Amino acid sequence: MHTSLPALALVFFLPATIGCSDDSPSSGAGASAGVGASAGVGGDNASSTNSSSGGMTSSGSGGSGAATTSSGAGGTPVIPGDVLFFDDFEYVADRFPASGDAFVTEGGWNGFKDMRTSQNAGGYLYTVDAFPGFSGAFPGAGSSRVLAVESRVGTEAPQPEPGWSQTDFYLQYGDEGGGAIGDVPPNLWIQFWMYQNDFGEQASQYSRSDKWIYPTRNFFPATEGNLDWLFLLGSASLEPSNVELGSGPDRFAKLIGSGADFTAASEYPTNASKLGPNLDTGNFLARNVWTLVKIHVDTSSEQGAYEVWLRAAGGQSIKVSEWLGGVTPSFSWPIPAEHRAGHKMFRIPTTMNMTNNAGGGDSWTYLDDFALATSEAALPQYP
Ligand SMILES: [Ca+2]
Repeated sequence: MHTSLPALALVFFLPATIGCSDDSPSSGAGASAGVGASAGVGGDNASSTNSSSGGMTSSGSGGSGAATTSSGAGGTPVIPGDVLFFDDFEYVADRFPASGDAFVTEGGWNGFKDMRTSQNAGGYLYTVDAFPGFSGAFPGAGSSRVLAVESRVGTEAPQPEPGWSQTDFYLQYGDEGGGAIGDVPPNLWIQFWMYQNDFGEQASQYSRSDKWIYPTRNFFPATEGNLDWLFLLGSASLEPSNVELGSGPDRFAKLIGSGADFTAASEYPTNASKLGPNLDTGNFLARNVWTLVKIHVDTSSEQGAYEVWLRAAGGQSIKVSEWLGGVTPSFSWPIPAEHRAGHKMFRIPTTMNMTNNAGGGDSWTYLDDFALATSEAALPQYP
């Protein structure tokens, strides 16, 4: 199914504020992340590995065979000692009061914002040992708990404008005050297991584009010049295929690259920086399956690069996106010399949207084993 992007949606994409979702019906970076109180004070340095992960060389302690069962193969996951950051979510952060600080003290995040800390968050972050519709073993290393990302954009989020609701909830990696550019390295590997629920009362309705990993060099909301990229998930694939899945529980991974120039874009230059799956649109983040998402973004040299692999639990890793500046046909991504040092911090997920044009609604997304690394070899490996 290949359809064109609705013209209206394109109007709403403003190159001057790539921090703004391409579906947000406003120039407003205004309602996006940043005004909220960062709950993170003290706690672990975000660049340290999770102290609760019980050994960074291997997860073999999980005698339940959780990982082996869900991956359909023998062996145990390997967590390299030089992983930059790793949160397995093996700690209790309840949906309701008081235990959210565990994201900082146990998870190693710098801070968080959700309905505990701000009534305008429009979403909840917590950990669970089970959730509706799923009865198997979690895919993470020795995993008994996962992160729940519950967006209430359909029912509890603020409306910046009539017909447009937007969340502002997140975990934050890196320190707004004491952090330094490069704490989020410019050559970055990101990996996590993700499950998009579609079951009973947890029938997720994602929009065409939601922010998912939102970095900045200084503070939020980040504007042009303060971020090199913005990683999105949504039911619209963007370039080059512009496939539309429709509002619902399935999504594509995609990136807005600041300065990225895909000259063969369906609408050029409007869509020049909207980098979707260009190798395989048949494999996306489908509902009700744990999928390992591996992302590589490199803005450390003259030309930027962005790659994505997806691996459904029990399946093979499939590369779906490969955008290599100066190598991929019709594509360049020049990185200014002063922008090759990375970012200071990022937030996940920040703004999830619901609009008349983009769809969306409440959703329940689960994550396990969130990892950052400066090389592919330093990422956790699963049998
Ligand atoms: Ca876990």
